[in-house]
Amino acid sequence: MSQTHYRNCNLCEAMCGLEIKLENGQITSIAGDKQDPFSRGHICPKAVALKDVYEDPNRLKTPVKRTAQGWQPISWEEAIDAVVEGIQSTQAKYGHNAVALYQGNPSIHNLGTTLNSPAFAKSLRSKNLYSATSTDQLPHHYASWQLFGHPLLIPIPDIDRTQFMLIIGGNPIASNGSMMTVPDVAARLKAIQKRGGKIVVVDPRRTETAEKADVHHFIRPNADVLLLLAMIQTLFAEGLINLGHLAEFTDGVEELRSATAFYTPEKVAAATGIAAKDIRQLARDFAQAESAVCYGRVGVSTQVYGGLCQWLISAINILTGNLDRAGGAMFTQPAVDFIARGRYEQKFRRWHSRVRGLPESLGELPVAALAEEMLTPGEGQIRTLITSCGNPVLSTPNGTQLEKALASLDFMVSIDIYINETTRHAHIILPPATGLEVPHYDLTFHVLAVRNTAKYSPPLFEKAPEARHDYEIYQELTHRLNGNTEVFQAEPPEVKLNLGLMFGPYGLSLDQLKELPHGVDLGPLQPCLPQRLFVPGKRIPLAPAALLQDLTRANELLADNSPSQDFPFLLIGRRHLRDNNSWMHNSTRLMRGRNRCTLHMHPTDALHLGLENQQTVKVSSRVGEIELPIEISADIMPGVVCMPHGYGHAREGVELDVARQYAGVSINDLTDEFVLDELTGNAAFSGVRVRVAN
Ligand SMILES: Nc1nc2c(c(=O)[nH]1)N[C@H]1C(S)=C(S)[C@@H](COP(=O)(O)OP(=O)(O)OC[C@H]3O[C@@H](n4cnc5c(=O)[nH]c(N)nc54)[C@H](O)[C@@H]3O)O[C@H]1N2
Ligand SMILES: Nc1nc2c(c(=O)[nH]1)N[C@H]1C(S)=C(S)[C@@H](COP(=O)(O)OP(=O)(O)OC[C@H]3O[C@@H](n4cnc5c(=O)[nH]c(N)nc54)[C@H](O)[C@@H]3O)O[C@H]1N2
Ligand code: SF4
Ligand SMILES: [Mo]
Repeated sequence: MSQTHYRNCNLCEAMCGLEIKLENGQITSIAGDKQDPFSRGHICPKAVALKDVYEDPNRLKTPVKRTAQGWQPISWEEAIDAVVEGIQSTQAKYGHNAVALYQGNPSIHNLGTTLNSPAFAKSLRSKNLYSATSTDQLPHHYASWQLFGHPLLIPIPDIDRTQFMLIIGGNPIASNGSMMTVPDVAARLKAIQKRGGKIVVVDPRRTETAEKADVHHFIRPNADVLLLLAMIQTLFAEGLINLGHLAEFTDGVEELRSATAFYTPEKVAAATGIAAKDIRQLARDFAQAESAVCYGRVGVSTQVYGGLCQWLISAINILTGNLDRAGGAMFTQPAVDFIARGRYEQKFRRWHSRVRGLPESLGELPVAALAEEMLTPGEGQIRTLITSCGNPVLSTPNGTQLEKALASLDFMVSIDIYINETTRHAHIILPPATGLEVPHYDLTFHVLAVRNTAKYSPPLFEKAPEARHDYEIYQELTHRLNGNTEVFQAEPPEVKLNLGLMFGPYGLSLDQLKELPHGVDLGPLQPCLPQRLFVPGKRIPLAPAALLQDLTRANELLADNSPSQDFPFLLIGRRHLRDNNSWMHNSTRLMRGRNRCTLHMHPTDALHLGLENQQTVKVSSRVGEIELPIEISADIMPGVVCMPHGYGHAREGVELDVARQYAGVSINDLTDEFVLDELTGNAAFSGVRVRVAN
């Protein structure tokens, strides 16, 4: 029997529509859904690997328990009882904060988890809540909160209408976009050029995206804040400021002028590595374009000045009248608008971590503090950890130390589908149904999309009889931890989704969406300010005090630009189309071919060190040392080296048969938990100081 199923891919942020063909219940092809109005048939190679995850013999289907004889399958009842008991006994002995939770990236790619893990987190009554957010995007949330009054009111590039796109520290051709849901990004970028517009990329590496751009500037890692300041200085100095309709509700323009006056292009040229004349030209081109948008992603967020960068990026869009305007940075209007009824409130720095005093954000502490909170004795020390959808051993700074900390815990439980570098330390693993077995609606990514769209996908396959849905797991744990004695009954995520749609701005219903398997286009992004602002008085404060104050940190860059003697290179990351953070390496079709876990180095640096292409080198930092082959490439800036994250599968006990054959090494055995964006607490993966030797 033949069957065709349509759904969204849930692997990255791009929300590509898939057309999946089946014969007698077996997948025979996964292709792009040409009738999806948003992704228009585009997919990347990872989509096909959804089949591999579905069929993966290493994927767990039943709970397992770690014993002296190895992992043993156990019943769900036994597993849930043990988890509740583990959490409650720790809390009874040591208090609520002795239990910690780390939530990883797939949380927001799964409807059931997105809707149900927050109540679970709350049921722990612990301040030790952590997530991948503090490895990734805190600067965006912080800047949005400061400027627009809500951490989730995030400006999105109106890529389909812009005439000038400035991309700083993002490589959407490899990543398919982030904090910018943009399926088929290559075609959308090309369309900018076809209609006479321009793309400029600022990146320490000539990336796949930079290659397609009209202009690429190499920049020294972490120096973006100076570039942005000098661009703003130029806008003021050359009379290029024009706020347009934003002038009526924006304050602080004069404060920003005086705060940036010092940073002339000449002053920052050496530190950034970009000539003063190029910086001026960039500012002019941006301001004079018919429409323009400045967009910055991981390279400017996961670094020591992340908060400053995201603030200044929005400031450039605002000063040139390009916020909330077609072709600029706009606010998406999702069909389920979970922030519509939000309000302005303090959401950052309300408390601090116990050991190092790192600031809270959005109810969480920075993950850079997680290991020390386990390893440092005293009241409030973490004794039990829950991980959900996360692999922090490979994805957070100083993974080696975290690993040691995990081994010291009284109890650990992982809600995960694999026995990997992190979950192997758990006492119990609870594996939810996933991927093709679950209903899908991108609650989060419809909020960040470059067009207003909505799409619901039903499950393709029934989950395995021995499996449970994520929402069932979270709801039951929450029910039990809240001391609820009524009989537990799970509520499928569709119930809340339907309510969200009905009360949303388009008044849709789930039944309507079910009739539209390719999704529905709700039109281009629309201007919505000042109405949608949450800041008091609905006025944008362009020069918030906390950010102005943080500028003093950026001046360190001007003072000292010489490479360190011990660690002369700056290490940055690199994403590849076929990777997906740490967890898609168990698919042979994604792993075949050239080894991707290599260190890129500029030819002059390699010559200086006497290194040959493909030779294995030792890379060390304050934190650790790894060995991997180098690839000599003129596409990386001299003085900078780069490698991917998410590798390092050779660790003992990892049960990922394919990934182990392509193990690679982990960049986060080099990254430093003490180097972070002090303002937001976000981890700093860019510009790690390292030494390279043979
Ligand atoms: N050096 C460096 N480090 C980085 C980055 C970098 O650029 N450089 N990037 C950072 C960024 S942006 C991010 S978002 C983080 C990601 O960091 P994490 O979220 O910690 O790591 P992932 O690799 O996404 O791990 C996903 C985990 O979820 C599991 N999983 C997959 N599907 C499901 C599911 O449906 N349910 C459940 N319960 N589990 C599932 C996988 O088995 C895996 O264990 O890494 C960060 N780390
Ligand atoms: N194929 C694939 N797609 C993914 C992922 C994946 O792992 N693989 N992960 C997903 C996730 S979780 C996320 S958050 C997104 C991330 O999406 P992107 O932000 O687009 O991802 P990256 O490719 O890491 O791009 C960061 C760029 O910043 C540059 N960079 C590094 N340091 C600096 C710096 O100091 N200044 C400047 N200007 N640039 C710098 C790097 O060279 C790199 O080109 O991708 C998502 N999509
Ligand atoms: S780009 Fe992202 S959403 Fe699209 S097919 Fe690839 S992994 Fe899936
Ligand atoms: Mo991310």
